[in-house]
Amino acid sequence: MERIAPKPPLETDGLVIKAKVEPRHLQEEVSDAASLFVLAHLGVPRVDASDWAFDVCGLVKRKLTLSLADLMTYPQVSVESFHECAGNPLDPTTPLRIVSNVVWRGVDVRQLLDAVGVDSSATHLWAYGLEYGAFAGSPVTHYVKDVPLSRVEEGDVLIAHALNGAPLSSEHGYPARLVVPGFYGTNSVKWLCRLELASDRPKGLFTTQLYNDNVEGGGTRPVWAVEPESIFVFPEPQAKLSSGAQKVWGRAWSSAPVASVDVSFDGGVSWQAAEVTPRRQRSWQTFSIRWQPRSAGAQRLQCRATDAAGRTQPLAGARNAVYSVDVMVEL
Ligand SMILES: Nc1nc2c(c(=O)[nH]1)N[C@H]1C(S)=C(S)[C@@H](COP(=O)(O)O)O[C@H]1N2
Ligand SMILES: [Mo]
Repeated sequence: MERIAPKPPLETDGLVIKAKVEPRHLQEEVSDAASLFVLAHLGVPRVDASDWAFDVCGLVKRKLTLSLADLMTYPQVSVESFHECAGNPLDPTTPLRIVSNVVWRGVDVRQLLDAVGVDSSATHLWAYGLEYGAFAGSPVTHYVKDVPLSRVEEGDVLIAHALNGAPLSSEHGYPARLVVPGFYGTNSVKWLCRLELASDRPKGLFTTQLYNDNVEGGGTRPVWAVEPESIFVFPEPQAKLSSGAQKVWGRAWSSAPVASVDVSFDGGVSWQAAEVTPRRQRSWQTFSIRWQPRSAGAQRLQCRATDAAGRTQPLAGARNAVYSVDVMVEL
């Protein structure tokens, strides 16, 4: 693949992972700036918004090039959504649970597709990032991802320029990025420089090589829609708890609304349904349940979410395997 835009300088060169994975960082309903994670495979470019633009091209009737000022002339929408990293693409079945819940603001991609007129043969939207470098020993000209057009047509896929009410920082994709709520973070391409309509998937390190999960019975599928997941916020791992009744709670999310969360206090022998709050737009949801410990000593708590599409968390061997927390109940 060839460069399609001049190379911006890199603020940071190489892999950037800033992630706070302790449950206490999930306390705020909307994650505060201090608990947001940052993930960049190749580095963080410094982009000058005054000479930045992205184009919409490929299988379209009229190609379009948009500056930040042009983007601002389209209707603006805000979408609250959980934002989750799929984890290490070289080790895709190890759960990392790097997640936040944020409010994005920008333009629904459907507005731009209406403006260019999409050819009926288009099935995928490719998004290109401005940065370059190498990942896992492979040289990379642009960070490129694709999403199925069917997801874009559902709505809420944004070209976002703001996060929690403030312009994006460089680390989060300044001046604008794609955001695909309900899909793993890897698909939300930062430092956008091109949207391309196509009738297949782009062949590349982050599309057809990495970020494809093995499917039971053979084959692979792209790491797109988020599978159900849940995590306790209280108690935290290794917490020391009193023996009285207490409220146990946490966050649950999936690409479809979470329909139920079951909690086990006996190592998975029995499960009880927790209360689950409704989803706002594409936000995470909160589950809670009262717990009266039966005895003092070491105890294991587990939570398991099931979504409205009927998918449930596997017990082991997947990035969304059931979460468990070990605590100590004191007399
Ligand atoms: N251009 C570009 N976009 C990218 C990435 C990247 O390396 N380059 N990383 C992706 C991954 S793996 C994740 S999890 C999210 C993280 O977004 P954040 O850093 O704003 O939280 O950005 C995605 N978008
Ligand atoms: Mo990620």
